[in-house]
Amino acid sequence: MSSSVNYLRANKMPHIWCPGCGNGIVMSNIIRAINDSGIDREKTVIVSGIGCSSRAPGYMDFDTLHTAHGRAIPFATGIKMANPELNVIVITGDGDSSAIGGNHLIHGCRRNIDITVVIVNNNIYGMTSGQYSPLTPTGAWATTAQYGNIDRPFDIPRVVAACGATYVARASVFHVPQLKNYIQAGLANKGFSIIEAISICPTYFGRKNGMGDAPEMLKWLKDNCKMLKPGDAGNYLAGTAEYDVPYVLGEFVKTTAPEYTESYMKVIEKAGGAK
Ligand SMILES: Cc1ncc(C[n+]2csc(CCOP(=O)(O)OP(=O)(O)O)c2C)c(N)n1
Repeated sequence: MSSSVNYLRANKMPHIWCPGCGNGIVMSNIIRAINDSGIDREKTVIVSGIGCSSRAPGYMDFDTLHTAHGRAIPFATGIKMANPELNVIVITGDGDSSAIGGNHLIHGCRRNIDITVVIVNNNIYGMTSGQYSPLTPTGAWATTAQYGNIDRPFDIPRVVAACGATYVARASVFHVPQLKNYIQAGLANKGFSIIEAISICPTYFGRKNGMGDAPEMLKWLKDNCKMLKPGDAGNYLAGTAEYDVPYVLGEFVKTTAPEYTESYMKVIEKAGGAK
């Protein structure tokens, strides 16, 4: 494993993230996954929306695109359609991907376009100081839920599996080897891959929900995540598996389906080739 430092834009430092933020762990493991999978850096494009996590591509020395809130997947889709040889990676927050960008997320899954999406789920809108998102747990405090969130959160693996994603996994910023391995597996999958990274926001989630600082939040992840039992993915996705923790981690979907840009190339051939 080579140093991730070689892949950083030193001239963009210092970064904007708070002490103890999980974004650095996610970013470094995306870099390690890219490095270890041996994909061509010159053919790798990293796209993000808006949010603290969406600042990551700005610090990464690749071809990068920082787009509009919720719209990373449409931009990534355009890039992949224009040049299917590129490796396209999306970094997106829980709000960016599942609230304003939720419709794009489900249609990316449905199309099975060859893009790897890393959802950084810190349970909250970090950048705008703590509004609840569709991934905020029920009962949690948020600036927009002063008496506790009454919404039920999406379970990302179940949602994206139902929508047709061909690789779906979840890890946490405590479970670092799994996080890196799942991102690498997502990069290897020829189709739409989703890796949910359960992350920590000590400033707007941990502090306000009495969870303590970053070390306590990491300990919480250690104690409140369980690995999927072998052969149990189908049961988990069907809602029939019993796990007494908030987060089950593991690989939930590994399957194949026609990839969108390949299908589109066939349309171009049928129509008589690119003009
Ligand atoms: C169209 C639009 N609406 C709202 C905003 C304000 N805004 C910026 S970031 C953000 C939420 C970010 O939360 P999340 O995606 O969870 O990422 P995090 O900051 O937690 O990493 C919002 C609502 C915006 N920039 N553009």
